[in-house]
Amino acid sequence: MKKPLNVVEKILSAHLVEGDPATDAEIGIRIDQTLTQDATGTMAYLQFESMGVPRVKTDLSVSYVDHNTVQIGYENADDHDFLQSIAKKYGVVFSKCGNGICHQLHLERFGKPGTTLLGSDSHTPTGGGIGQVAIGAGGIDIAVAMAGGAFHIPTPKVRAIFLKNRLRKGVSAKDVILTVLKKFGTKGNVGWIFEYCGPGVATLDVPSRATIANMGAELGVTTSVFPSDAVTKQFLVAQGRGKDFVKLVADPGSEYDDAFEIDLAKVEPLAAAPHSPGNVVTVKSMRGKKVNQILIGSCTNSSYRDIRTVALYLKGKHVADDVEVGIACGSRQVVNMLAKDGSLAILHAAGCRMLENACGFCIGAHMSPRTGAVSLRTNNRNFEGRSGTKSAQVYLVSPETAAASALTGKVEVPTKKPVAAVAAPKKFPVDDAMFLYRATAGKGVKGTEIVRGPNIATVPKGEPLAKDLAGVAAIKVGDKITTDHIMPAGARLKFRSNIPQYAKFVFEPCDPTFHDRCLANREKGLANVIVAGESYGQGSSREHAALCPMYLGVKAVIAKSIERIHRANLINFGIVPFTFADPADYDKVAAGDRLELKGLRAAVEGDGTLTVKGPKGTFAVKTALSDREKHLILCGGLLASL
Ligand code: MIC
Ligand code: SF4
Repeated sequence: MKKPLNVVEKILSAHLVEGDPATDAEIGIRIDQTLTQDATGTMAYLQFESMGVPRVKTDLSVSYVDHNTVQIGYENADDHDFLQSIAKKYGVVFSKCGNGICHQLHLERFGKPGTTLLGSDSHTPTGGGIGQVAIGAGGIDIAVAMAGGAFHIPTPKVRAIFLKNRLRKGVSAKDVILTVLKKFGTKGNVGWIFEYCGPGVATLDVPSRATIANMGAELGVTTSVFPSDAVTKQFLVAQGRGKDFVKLVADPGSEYDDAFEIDLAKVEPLAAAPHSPGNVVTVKSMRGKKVNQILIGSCTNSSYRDIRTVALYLKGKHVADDVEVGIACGSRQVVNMLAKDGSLAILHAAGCRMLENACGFCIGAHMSPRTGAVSLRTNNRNFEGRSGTKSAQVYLVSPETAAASALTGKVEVPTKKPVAAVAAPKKFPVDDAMFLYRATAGKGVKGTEIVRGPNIATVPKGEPLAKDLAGVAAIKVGDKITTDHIMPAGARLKFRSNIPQYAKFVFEPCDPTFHDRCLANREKGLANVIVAGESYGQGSSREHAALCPMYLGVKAVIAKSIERIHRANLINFGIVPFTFADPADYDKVAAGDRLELKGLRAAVEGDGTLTVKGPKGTFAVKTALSDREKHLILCGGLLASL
């Protein structure tokens, strides 16, 4: 008899191209679809271009423009033109700026149950809401997938999140994922995939499932997946994509490595308090707290269901005088629907600022709050300074909590006066006019000239790993350092396509002298080493957090632990991801210490263990690398290995 399979096993086994999950620590899977967004996309396509492949080899590749939409200066517009021309040339569908946020759009128009999606954005797992194995990765991994190459993940452990009963009114998907984050935190989940199951799944519509899968990224898991069932079918039919439906549920008797049960009826309105999505408290405990700003939208909560719910709370009312409220819809489809059913008029009349269908505030590219503000937001990350205002206190909440609080300017519990649930639409208005090059998808248009303005620089390549290394601990940071600390976005985002320029801001929020000191060390012939605590590199997939340090001569990271996507990015750019063999040795290193990494190359070739000599004595570090990863590091990174 065939072994009963869970949903993750079904999809992965159908896509397995390298390794055996029963015996190997890493497996390679075939990628059906890719997505990129503009902030990571320019590098991804420059890297793809340098691979010399004539056109993309995936079933579908889409290039979205949604992050760098505020065009102050020529840089972002240069990037958009470059992306548009390269999409045309290589057979990529191009989503024009203004169309919406990549994850919301992909869910609406392209996500297919049972397929794999790889995206150069950490919230690509949003596609798990529609039954895809959707994974976030660095741009160069997407380039490899577009060129037909496999993608490698640690052989996953699968945790069942068993949902029973249904949510109370005023409680929604955001509160469910915050419940999961409260239980599992933002670290220690590397290598897991969370699969949602149980009778409660059928009570959640696709946008709600997508919200939960989206913010699974904050757990640090590889991805999160929902089954594909009657609810999925209804969503796809309503999108005019009934033919994309396949049923995909776990076989009876299928097994999981772990299980956790959530009684949806007992889920409370929750908030992630500053400065971590894992710092979860009840909304009740914050009740009455004065709020300065409320921002609704982002790829977590910008569906029609979410914004319509907000409109129902605000109908016939006005937001409080001393709170600013901004709303960014996820797509033009959402805006069209809100325009037709009168919600837009309600939101305008209520005094909300209607923002562009884009990432905007979520990435600190718009509406940074005032000094010391309390900002309630429906997005997924509240890392210190990410809003663009270091002193701001950002709380992550559901659209219901945000809307209820907008009316009084104080934190309110939405279950007190809930509004009616928004029914899943029977038919979504479909308008794909802002998706260009659909007719030439996969084929490309020969002779297309690629537009390269002055903001488009070249991608630096790494050098082969040295035999021994004389280094300096160029910086020592603590636990949970995010990629927003390493490579800030917001006002700096527009330099994404120009590495020498962007590299000036590496570690800007922690130590603005990092760049200059690294260059000075490099001139003295010393390698730079980053020393860090637990869960280094949390958050985004931005490979710039590895690429720019590589450019500054960083050759190794020594941390207590390193998050999955960032670890893969370090390897892709030839930086050795070491962890302390004994985490207590973290105290043996100080910033500025000279470090001897004698026998580094041999250690990488061998079992990955090395003794480092510092001023306070020696300590052991280790790195568990697959043969593929060893090869990349020894060559100086993926590009150098080609
Ligand atoms: C984010 O939410 O941090 C981003 C901006 O979408 C990043 C991608 C990037 O840095 O360009 C992500 O989540 O991967
Ligand atoms: Fe955009 Fe924010 Fe989503 Fe990142 S988390 S893709 S910045 S909306």
